[in-house]
Amino acid sequence: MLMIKSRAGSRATRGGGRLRAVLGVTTTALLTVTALAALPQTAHAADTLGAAAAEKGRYFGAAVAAHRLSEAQYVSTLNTEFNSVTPENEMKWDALEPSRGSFNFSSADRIVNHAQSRGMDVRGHTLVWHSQLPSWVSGLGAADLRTAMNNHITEVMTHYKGEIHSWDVVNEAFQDGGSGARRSSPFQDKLGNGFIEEAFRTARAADPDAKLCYNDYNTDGVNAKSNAVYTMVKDFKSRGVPIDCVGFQSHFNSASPVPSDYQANLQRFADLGVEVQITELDIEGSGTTQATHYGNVVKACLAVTRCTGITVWGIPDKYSWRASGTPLLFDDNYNKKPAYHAVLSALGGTSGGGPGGPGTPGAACTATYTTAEDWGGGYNGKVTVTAGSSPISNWSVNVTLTAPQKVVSVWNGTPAWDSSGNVMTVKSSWNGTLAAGASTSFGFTVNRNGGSAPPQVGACTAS
Ligand code: G2I
Repeated sequence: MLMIKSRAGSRATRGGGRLRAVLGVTTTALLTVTALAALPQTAHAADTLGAAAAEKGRYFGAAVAAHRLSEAQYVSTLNTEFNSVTPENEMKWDALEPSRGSFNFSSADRIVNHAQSRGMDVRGHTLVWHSQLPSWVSGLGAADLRTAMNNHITEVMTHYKGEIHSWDVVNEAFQDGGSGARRSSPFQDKLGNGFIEEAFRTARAADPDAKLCYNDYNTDGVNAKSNAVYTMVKDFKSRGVPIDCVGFQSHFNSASPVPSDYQANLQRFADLGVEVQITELDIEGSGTTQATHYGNVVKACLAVTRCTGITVWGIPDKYSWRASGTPLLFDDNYNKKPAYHAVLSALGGTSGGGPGGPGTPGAACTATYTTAEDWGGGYNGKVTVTAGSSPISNWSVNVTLTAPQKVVSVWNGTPAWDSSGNVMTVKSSWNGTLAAGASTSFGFTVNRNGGSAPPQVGACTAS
């Protein structure tokens, strides 16, 4: 049974009008409309990732899981900081069409509705992919598979017509390694090389206003895999196959670091006449090193005129697909990490303080807050102090409590209070000497006394 709820009729004008304008061909249109469409809900412009990116004519998005939208801190961070979302799993084939011709849009709709209610754009991820593919698809013969692929694209894109700024039409169709060959998949194996082109043509017919993207990983630098994608995109452009953008997933860690030719690689694709988007950014690590890498990725995008936006693959570290590598911009308690401040700074924004404090890399030191233990009536806070690119011999961090909460003990630092008793300045004790990039921490115990606001940890200063 086909269960398609048409959203297009009710939403196309609102979403489509905005999207068409954002996707207009001139940079002026992009700058103006994105800035208007996408300012997050609080703070003045450029205090948040989304606002700062909008001022540069870009979007700044996050991958979002529908079932997290009932968590208050998750939603407030999303709403405050981001102006684009990508459903992390909810628009994949297994989620949308678990059995043939029977569509379930409920979780994906929840994310799209949330985004629209906040003026955020939506990236669609993904229509044709070998993974998260229901077994009924893999079992089809060639003719049936072709019909099923085109039907899936058409039904899903029609449901969201005018509401998705960019679709990952085909995801990860090339093999890793040095061959530059296509990856084996039901689509590749049964339909041959032409399946990608066919998927893009079907997608263009279904929603002519959506940007159609090819998305992949380990294509972030110049290498055999990215060369193969480059050759395909060049061929598509020369033959008029509809493709508008290439997504660079940008999942980085020590085994797969940000390539030194990242910007050059983005630029060579842009020079083919497509947009480039950073679609799934995460960088494993912590502190200043992670922050520097994040800042460099953002700077690379800003240096490429056709790099229109960045999406990070999750909000707090704890919900990342690589949670143990702490690869995101917010820690498990939604504190802003040094990486957050590096991204905001690279976008031209300014930190407004708050948990984590302004931790611009290159500054003498940064302070990052986490709640270590919480027993309801009180908690232990931990502030990690990290030296910037030069060694330091003393540091100082302000911590502000909201009355009636009170600090009852402090360790690994020397506290002094202002006259209100709410602002505590903690100076280094035995642990003031830090090599460049090195960290130490101090801790404190708070009695809540019925209060609930988290502590505000200000900037770290050093000498
Ligand atoms: O693997 C990272 C990303 C690589 N590029 C394509 C992306 O679509 C992909 O996202 C990840 C999601 O972040 C994970 O959340 O894709 C994974 C699946 O390939 C997702 O993991 C799956 C788990 O494997 C399933 O067990 C789980 O049921 O998430 C599903 C939904 O929570």
